Amino acid sequence: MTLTDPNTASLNGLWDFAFLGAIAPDNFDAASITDWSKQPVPAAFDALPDHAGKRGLACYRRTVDIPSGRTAKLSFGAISIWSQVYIDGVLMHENACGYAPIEINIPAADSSRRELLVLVDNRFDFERVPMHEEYFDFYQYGGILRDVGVRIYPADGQAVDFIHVTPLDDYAQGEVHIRVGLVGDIPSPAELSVSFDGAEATPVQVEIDGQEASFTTRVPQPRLWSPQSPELHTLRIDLAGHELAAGCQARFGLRKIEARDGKLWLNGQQLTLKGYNRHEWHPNSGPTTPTLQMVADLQYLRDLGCNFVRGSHYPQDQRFLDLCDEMGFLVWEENLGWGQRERTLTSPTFHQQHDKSLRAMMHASHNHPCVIIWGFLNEAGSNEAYSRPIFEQTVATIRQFDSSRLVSFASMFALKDLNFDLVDLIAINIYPGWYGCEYCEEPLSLIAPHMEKCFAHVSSPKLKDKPIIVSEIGAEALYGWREAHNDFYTEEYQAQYLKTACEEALGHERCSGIALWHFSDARTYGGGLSMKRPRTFNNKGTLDEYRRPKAAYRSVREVFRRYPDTPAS
Ligand code: ADA
Repeated sequence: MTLTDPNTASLNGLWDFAFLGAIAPDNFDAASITDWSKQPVPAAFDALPDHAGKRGLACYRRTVDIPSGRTAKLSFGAISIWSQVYIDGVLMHENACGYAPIEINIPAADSSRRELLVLVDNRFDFERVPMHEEYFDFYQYGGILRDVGVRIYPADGQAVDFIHVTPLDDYAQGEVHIRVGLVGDIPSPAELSVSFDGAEATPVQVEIDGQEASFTTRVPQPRLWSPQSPELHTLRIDLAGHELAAGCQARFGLRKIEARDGKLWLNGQQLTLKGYNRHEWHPNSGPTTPTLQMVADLQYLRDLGCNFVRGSHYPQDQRFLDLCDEMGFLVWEENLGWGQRERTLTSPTFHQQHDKSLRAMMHASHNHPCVIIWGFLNEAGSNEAYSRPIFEQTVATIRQFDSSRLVSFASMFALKDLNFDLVDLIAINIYPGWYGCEYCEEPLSLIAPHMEKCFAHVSSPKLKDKPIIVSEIGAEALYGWREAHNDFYTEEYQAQYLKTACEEALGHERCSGIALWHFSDARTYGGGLSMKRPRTFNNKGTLDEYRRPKAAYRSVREVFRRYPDTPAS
């Protein structure tokens, strides 16, 4: 559900809630719950005081009014970690990726008041939920994390379900491909009524193939989208002769992203990415950030001179992408992944769930002009042969679904990766001068030579035409910790570190950009796993968790503002 979807009614609000704790999902019996309380939706139940840090089974419940005899579609932005959705006691959907958007078709019933029950489990369980593992370096919450909505279809069940708009080669003159998803038994050919930007509709005849139709057209009075000028268009498609509730609306932008000659290009102009990795997280609200906070974050990023956000490490909240469309940020959106190795990458259940959430992410985000890169499997074992099948399969799926964007993954094996040949953009996560420099007297001096080595490696004949970015680099600083040694964890060390990293990357001919690790401090695992994570936070934020700028803010801002978004090519 996005800000621009007029047909979907919100189901956000206070829902009935019960935390069932240690019960196994198979032993769940809704009738046995007597102790219901209330829980806000969307929210992580374990980000709130009553259940902070708890893991177990939980149940959400509410009613939904759908006129009798009408079909409907439920949409959940994300339910974490594992979930099942029941309507009137009937299991409708099971999901095992806590950040993937979910859509569920609801069949018609005689009664108009329907019971919606969502069973959630935030425990780790490799057999059932291999997408989520305990060692990921960010806290994995439980609950209905993102917006919930319902779309009620017209009485005949016929409607436009979704629209995907893809700019084509002549995008500057408004040329677009339109894919229309349909529900109900609509006879082919059908007449669609197509209207851009609220102008008078024009009829278009389409053949229906399965539940879809597609055609190519031109946007009247086209305006290009770019970070400097984030111009958006709208498209409304109705079924001719049907009521308005059968129509659908989408918002999109005309722009083209390319990787060629070793560089990135946006709308034909060379592009440098300057930005941050960002987790969707705030101490007051966990992973369900209020829109106000998202706007504040983007304002800080703009002030820092950024044009780019890597949405680490999972599908993004549609509200955030809507804001990036409007405010002119370029986004790398990626499927959930963090450091998986052989056991996971060769698990058939993992393959299947990874593929399902990848497709759900691309489906939900297709129309956002801000999204220029599809990413996957952050820091997986891409230096080992066992990684090849899932990397090949994922790239093939992305290209089949959407060839208008770049494909990449962030590698922690800059010099030994086996899969760079598959992608459009090489992206490396490197931490010289932070990890692995225990006995180095001048750790800052490690940054430039390591980057140089990585850039030289990808300048080999096989890789030289692919652009490269530093997709992560950073050092921890504890907010307020400043002292004369300027050692690890001080704000001074981090400020020097990030300044050096930005200057080395942006000043290098071979490098097309940098995404610093990371925007703001965020909670990660606790207990014994947190030995290298003071406060159980990943403290590499340039801002702390309350968005108080550390000393690095000024040094990064100074460098980012010195380098233009579009260098003269
Ligand atoms: C990795 C990883 C990040 C974070 C970072 C760090 O590169 O992708 O999520 O864990 O390291 O802080 O070490």
